[in-house]
Amino acid sequence: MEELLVRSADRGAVRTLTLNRPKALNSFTGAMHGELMAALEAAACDARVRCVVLTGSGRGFCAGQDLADPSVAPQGDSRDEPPDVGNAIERYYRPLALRLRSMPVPVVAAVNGVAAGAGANAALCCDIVVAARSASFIQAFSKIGLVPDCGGTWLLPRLVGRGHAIALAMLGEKLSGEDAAASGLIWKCIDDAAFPAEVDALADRLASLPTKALAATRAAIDAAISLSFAESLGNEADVQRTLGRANDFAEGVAAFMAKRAPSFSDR
Ligand code: T3D
Repeated sequence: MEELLVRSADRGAVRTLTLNRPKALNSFTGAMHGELMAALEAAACDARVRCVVLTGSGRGFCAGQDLADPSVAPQGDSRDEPPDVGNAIERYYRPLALRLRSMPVPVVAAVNGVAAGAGANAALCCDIVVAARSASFIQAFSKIGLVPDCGGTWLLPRLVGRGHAIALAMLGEKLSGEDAAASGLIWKCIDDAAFPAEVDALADRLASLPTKALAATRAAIDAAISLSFAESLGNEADVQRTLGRANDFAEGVAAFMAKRAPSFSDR
């Protein structure tokens, strides 16, 4: 039987999607993009799923575009004409970045090894990024004459500031998991031995929180980036109006008053 390029496994309300081309450091082919988008769609539509974890098999997380894949890489175009790399971005990376940023549940990137190019930026599209101490992040684009894609030009300056963003993108240096956490690029760096258990604990914790409010939190923070302060206050009022009518708000307050743990169910 043919091996899946994206493996999916459930543990309670947590769905783990594992990029599965370890020999090529889980770099993206057209086929892997197809499986990943289908898996994300399935997770988004499955009411049992309250947190998604994205990780890689073997020693890498994802080395970005598979530079040998004829369906996406320059060699796939006619040899007489220059490649239209924009097509691959429109067809694969833009939908992937938008899908990750609009999931109805929190998404954790569990960066188990090297994350390069669009692999690094796909991780940064996720809500919470944790990395094993041995993992690394590389904006590999300048080495092959491209700019950061899969949301990189938008995400990097917002995560680490313009100066660090430009240096990371221009120099394409390898950033260790520890330095990525220290610079604010990611949430946390975790010792390799503790990584699987800590990822599970983080995902379980997210799955137990009010899913609908978490998705609304991401959307409100993203919206605020392009709003004035006064506009963002208005947006907060609108979002709270909606959430205030949802079951989870009533449950959260009731649980607090009764001094018991809440059991959230909205999605
Ligand atoms: O269509 C378009 O092109 C537009 C889309 C662009 C989006 C992008 O992501 S552009 C950026 C593409 N990615 C890269 O440029 C990264 C290329 N890879 C590397 O620089 C290095 O492999 C790493 C720094 C990630 C890891 O280095 P290292 O020394 O740990 O491993 P390695 O030996 O280089 O790689 C191991 C194997 O994976 C090797 O295969 P082999 O020799 O054992 O058969 C290598 O060729 C393969 N591999 C790694 N990255 C890619 C890859 N094969 C195809 N594409 C890759 N991106």
